[in-house]
Amino acid sequence: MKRQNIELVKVLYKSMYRIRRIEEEIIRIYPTDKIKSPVHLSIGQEAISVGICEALNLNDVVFGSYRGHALYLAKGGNPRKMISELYGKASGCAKGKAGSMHLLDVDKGVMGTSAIVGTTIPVSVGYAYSLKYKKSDSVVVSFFGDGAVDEGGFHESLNFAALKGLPVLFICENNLYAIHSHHIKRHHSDNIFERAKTYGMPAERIEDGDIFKIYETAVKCLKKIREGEGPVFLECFTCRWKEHVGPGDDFHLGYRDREEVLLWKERDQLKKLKSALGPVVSHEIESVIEEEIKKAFEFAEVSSFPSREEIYTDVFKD
Ligand SMILES: Cc1ncc(C[n+]2csc(CCOP(=O)(O)OP(=O)(O)O)c2C)c(N)n1
Ligand SMILES: [Mg+2]
Repeated sequence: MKRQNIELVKVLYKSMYRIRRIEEEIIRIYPTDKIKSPVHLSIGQEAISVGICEALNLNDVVFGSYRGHALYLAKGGNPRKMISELYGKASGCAKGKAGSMHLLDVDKGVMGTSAIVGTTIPVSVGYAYSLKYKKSDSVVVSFFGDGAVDEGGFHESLNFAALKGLPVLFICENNLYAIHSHHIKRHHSDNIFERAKTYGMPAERIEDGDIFKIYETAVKCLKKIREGEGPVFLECFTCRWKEHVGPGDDFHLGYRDREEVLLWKERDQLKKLKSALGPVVSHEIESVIEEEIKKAFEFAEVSSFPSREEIYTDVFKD
């Protein structure tokens, strides 16, 4: 592997490892009821957020869905503030009043995630419109699931972004399911990215979850967008390893087979990156992150809950 590639592998591994381990800790702690929020885990899907976010500049911004832990962390969101938010503590990124589904870190360009399917897509496009108006060189990246494609706002947003040539990269994280409903039971054809093309933007699909392909495709798409060529659409196949919401497995529900998930576990990008780095380098990275995670959970534990007076603040814009 070339020298510069090793540096990239280190960066990708660090980010992937942080997300995976934080979510494993969430799974461990969840039964204690210290986490006061439902959790939609990203485990299995991390390579999309990591591959895309490592191709971004600090002044680029992202919007996402309630399955947003990976995105928040990959874009540089503060782990202490995220864990505190899950604990419902005042030190959380939304003052402990929003929980896992509504993460944000505006300084790092994490502009928001939402519990309501598809709702951040039009907001992303509005943000991109303002960037174009201000002649900014920032790009908006809008992350959503395959379920969001079924929302009218998705189609209106793609049309408007193409019409106005807006600087937005649409990322559809296609994990095949909207809760327990397979996308082929919801869509006539398996062609989300092809449909995006009909609105007037280039679109492609990555089927194997390869983190390098995701990163390199993002670099290529972002270059086009920065050159003023308008929006680009990328569909990435992926797999949610855990249940739709919560820390467990859900094979007993019978809507998907273990084998389907096992196939994706064999493609685990975290393991691939680790073996490319070797035991010494990967261990160095792991010990730094383990310390960071320990401190993040300790910080959440000792932080206070919001005061009663906070109930009525941040409800309406002043
Ligand atoms: C507008 C709206 N309709 C329905 C729901 C209920 N709901 C919550 S998650 C979800 C599935 C969304 O699937 P997808 O977009 O593929 O995201 P994934 O959970 O697979 O990451 C639905 C229908 C909702 N939150 N918002
Ligand atoms: Mg889905």
